[in-house]
Amino acid sequence: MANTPSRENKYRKQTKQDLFEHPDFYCVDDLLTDEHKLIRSSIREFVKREISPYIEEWAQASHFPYEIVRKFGEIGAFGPTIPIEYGGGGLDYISYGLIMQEIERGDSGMRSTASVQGSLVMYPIYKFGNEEQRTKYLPRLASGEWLGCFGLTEPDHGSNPGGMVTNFRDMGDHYLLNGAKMWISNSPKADVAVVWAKDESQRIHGLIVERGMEGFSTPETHGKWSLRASTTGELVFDNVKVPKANLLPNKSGLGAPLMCLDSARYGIAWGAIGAAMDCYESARRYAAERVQFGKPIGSFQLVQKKLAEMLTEITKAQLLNWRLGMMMNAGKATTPQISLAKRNNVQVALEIAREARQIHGGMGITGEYPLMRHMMNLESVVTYEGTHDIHLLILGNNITGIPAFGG
Ligand code: TGC
Ligand code: FAD
Repeated sequence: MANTPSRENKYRKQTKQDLFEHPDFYCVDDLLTDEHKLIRSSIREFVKREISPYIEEWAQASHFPYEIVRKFGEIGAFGPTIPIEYGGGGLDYISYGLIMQEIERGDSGMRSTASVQGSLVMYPIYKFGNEEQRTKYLPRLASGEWLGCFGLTEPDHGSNPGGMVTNFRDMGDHYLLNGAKMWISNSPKADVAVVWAKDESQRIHGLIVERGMEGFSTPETHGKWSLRASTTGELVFDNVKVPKANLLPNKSGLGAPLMCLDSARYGIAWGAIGAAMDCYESARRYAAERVQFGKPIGSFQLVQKKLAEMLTEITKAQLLNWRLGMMMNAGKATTPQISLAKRNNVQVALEIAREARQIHGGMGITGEYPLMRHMMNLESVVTYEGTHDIHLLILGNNITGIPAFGG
C-alpha cells in the first residue's frame, strides 16, 4: 500500500497555466536536476528580456543585433560544455540542450549565433587545437569579445563536403590558402573562422583564419527570407597567408568537421523544440481567446486535434532529447542517433509552426505573432547541419550497412 500513488497524485491534471508556460506533459522536469532548472529559467528570463521584445523588428529589418554577442558571453551561452579553465561553462549536455531550447524559443537565428560559436568554433579549437590555441582563442570566444564562424560548405559542395576544393599549400614558413565557402553563419561579423581545407595530399585540415589577414574577405549574403536576424555570408580566400601555428594539429580528415557537427546537431534537436513550444503556446492562447460562431475556436474539434497533435509531438521530442542528452553525457551517443533526433525534431517543429499559423488565421501571417518567423527560420534549420534527407540516408546507412549517398 505504501507504494500506491495517492488518488490525488494519480489523477493530478496539469493546469492550463502549466501547459501555457512550458508544455511538459510527461513531467520531464522530474528528470532534471535543480541546476538544470536554474539554468533553463535564467536563460528563459534573458530571452524574455533581451530578445523577445525586439526580435520581430530585427527580423523584419534583417538586422543582426551585434550587441547580443557580448550578452550571450555574459550569460554563458557560448561553449557551455567547454571546461571552465578555458572560459566555458563546464556543464553537461542536458544543460547545453536546455540553453539551446530556450534561446530558440526566442529565435532560431539567435540560437544559430550561439551554437556556431560553441559547437563549431570553440569545440574544434578545444578538441583539435593545442594548448597555445586554446588559451589564445577560447576565453575570448566564451566571453563574446570575439565572434567566430565555421567554414565547411562551398558553392559546389554542400551535402558532400568531402568534395571540397578549398586548399592550402605549404610555403615553408606559412600556408597559402585559396578557395571559397558559402552560407556561413556569423561570417560578416566574425573575428575568427575555423576553415576546413585540403592540403597537397587532399587531406582535410582545420585552419584558424583571422579577420585582417590579407586576401581574406567575408561578403554578406542578402535577401534571405529565413534567419533574418542572423548574419550569413561567404568566406573568400585569395592567396591568404596563414601562419603555421594556426593549423589545428590534433585531428585531420572529414571526420574532424563531422565530429563538430555531431555536437551542433544535438543542440539543434533541442533548439527546434524551443521554437515549437513557442508556436504551441501562442496557438493555445489564441484558440482560447478567438471567438467564431459564438464560441472560442479552441472548442472546435478540428482545432483541438491540431493542439493535441502538437503537444504529442513536443512531448515525444522532449523525451528523445533528454535520453540523447544522457547518452551524450556518457560519451555514448552515435552520429545516427543524433541524426534521428535532429531530423525528427526539426521536422515536427516545422509542422507545428505551420499548424499554429493556421490556428491564428490571417493574424498568423503578421509580425504580431511569432509563427511565420519561426516557420521561415525552420526552413533553414531543416536544411543546414545536414538536410532532412541526408539524415535519413545516415540512418539508412546505419540500418542496412549500405551507404546511399552516391559517389
Ligand atoms: P564518410 O565516408 O561517411 O565519412 C568520412 C570520414 O569521416 C568519418 N566520420 C566521422 N568521424 C567522426 N565523427 C563522425 N560523426 C563521423 N562521421 C563520419 C568516417 O569514418 C570517415 O573516416 P575515414 O577515416 O574512413 O575517412 O563521408 P561521406 O563523404 O560519405 O559523407 C557522409 C555524409 C553525407 C553523411 C556527410 O558528409 C554529411 O553529414 N553531409 C552533410 C553536410 C553537413 O551537415 N554540412 C553542415 C555544414 S555546417 C552548418 O550547416 C552550420 S549551420 C549552423 C547554424 O547556423 O546553426
Ligand atoms: P545541396 O547539397 O545542393 O542539396 C540540395 C538538395 O539535394 C537537398 O534537398 C538535399 O537533401 C538533396 N541531396 C543532396 N545530396 C543527396 C543525396 N545523396 N541523396 C538524396 N538527396 C540529396 N554551412 C557551413 O559550413 N557553415 C555555416 O555556418 C552554415 N550556415 C548556414 C546558414 C544558413 C542560413 C543556411 C541556409 C545554410 C548554412 N550552411 C552552413 C550550409 C548548409 O549546411 C548547407 O546548405 C546544407 O548542408 C545543404 O547543402 P546545399 O545547400 O549545398 O544543398
